[in-house]
Amino acid sequence: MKIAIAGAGAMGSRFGLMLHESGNEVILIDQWPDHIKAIRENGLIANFNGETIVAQIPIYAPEEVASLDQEVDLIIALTKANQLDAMFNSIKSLINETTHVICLLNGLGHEDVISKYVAKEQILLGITMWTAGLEGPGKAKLFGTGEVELENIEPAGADFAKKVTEIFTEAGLNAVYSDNVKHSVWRKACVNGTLNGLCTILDCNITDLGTQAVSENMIRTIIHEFATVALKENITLDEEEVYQHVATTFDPNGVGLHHPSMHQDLIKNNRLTEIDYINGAVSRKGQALQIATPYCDFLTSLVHAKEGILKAK
Ligand code: NAD
Ligand code: AOT
Repeated sequence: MKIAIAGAGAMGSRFGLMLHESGNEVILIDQWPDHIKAIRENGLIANFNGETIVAQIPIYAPEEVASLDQEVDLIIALTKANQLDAMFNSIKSLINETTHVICLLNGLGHEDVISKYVAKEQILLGITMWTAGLEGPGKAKLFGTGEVELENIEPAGADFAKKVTEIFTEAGLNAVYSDNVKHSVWRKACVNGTLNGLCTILDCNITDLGTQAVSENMIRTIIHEFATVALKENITLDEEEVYQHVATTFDPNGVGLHHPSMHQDLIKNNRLTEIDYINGAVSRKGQALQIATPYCDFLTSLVHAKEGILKAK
C-alpha cells in the first residue's frame, strides 16, 4: 500500500518504519529541517528494542509535497493536535477520492479537522497503545509493545478499514478492527487525561504517579468527569474498567517508566501541549452541557500556567 506519514516525529517514525519494513511504499512528511537532512543523509535510524535498524525512507517537507505529483492510498495522521490543520492544508495534493486518512492522535474531536479535507467515508479513527521517542534528528527510540484499534467513521469505509487492520498487523502493529472506535477514543482519552497532565505538572513518570497514595482519587475523579460528559455523546464508559485500564500502565516493567508525550513536549522540549484537546476538550464540552468538570478545568489551567512560565512555543 502507498502510505504517507503526516508528521514523522516519534510515533510517525515508529509507524513509518514498521510499515516500510513489512513491504509498504512509505513516504514521510515532516517540517523539521534537521530531521529531514539526517534521514536523507543517513536513513531513519531506530533503536528498536535494543537492535539498530536503518531504513531508507523518502522524507519531504510539507512545502515540497505539492510538486511531488503523487497521490497515496493511506495517510496516517501523527502530528500533535494543534498542528493537524496546517499539516492537512499543505498535503492536499496527496488526496484523491480513494485516499483514506487514519487519525491516531491522542485527544478528542480530530475528525472535525480532517473532514475539512476528505469526505467522512474516507476517514478512519484509531487509538494506539504503542509509545515512541526521538533521541535526536533522524533517530528514533522504539521500545516495548502496543496495539492499535481502528474503525471507519462511516459504513462506506469498512472494507478499507479492514484492509488497514491487515497491513498494520502484518507490520507487527497488532491492529484490531473495532466495533466502537469512538468508545475506544474516549477510553484512551481517559488514559491521557489522567497520566499526561498529572505527570507533566508533577514532573514524574507514570510509575511515580501511580504509586502515590493520593493519585487514585485524582485519577478516578478525572475519569468520572470524562465519563459524565461522554455519556451525553452516547458513549458509556465503565469507570471501574477504565480505572483498571489506566492502572495497568503503572507497571515499571510495562510503560511505567515512560514519561507521557505531554511531559516530553513541555518539560523536556519547551513545546506547547495537547491539553486543550484532552482535559480542555472535556471542560469545554462540560461547560456547554452545564456539567461541572472541576478537576479537568484545574488541570488544564495548571498546564497552561506551566506553558506560560516555561515560555513554551
Ligand atoms: P512528535 O512531536 O514527535 O511528532 C509530530 C511531528 O509532526 C513532528 O516531527 C513535527 O515536526 C511534525 N509536524 C507537525 N506539524 C507539521 C506540519 N504542518 N508539516 C510537517 N510536519 C509537521 O509527536 P509524537 O510524540 O509522535 O505524537 C504524535 C501524536 O501521537 C500525538 O497526538 C501524541 O499525543 C500521540 N501519541 C504519542 C505517543 C508517544 O509515545 N510519543 C504515544 C501515543 C500517542
Ligand atoms: C501512553 N502514552 O499516549 C501510551 O505519551 O501521550 C502519550 C501516551 C500507552 C499507554 C500509556 C501511555
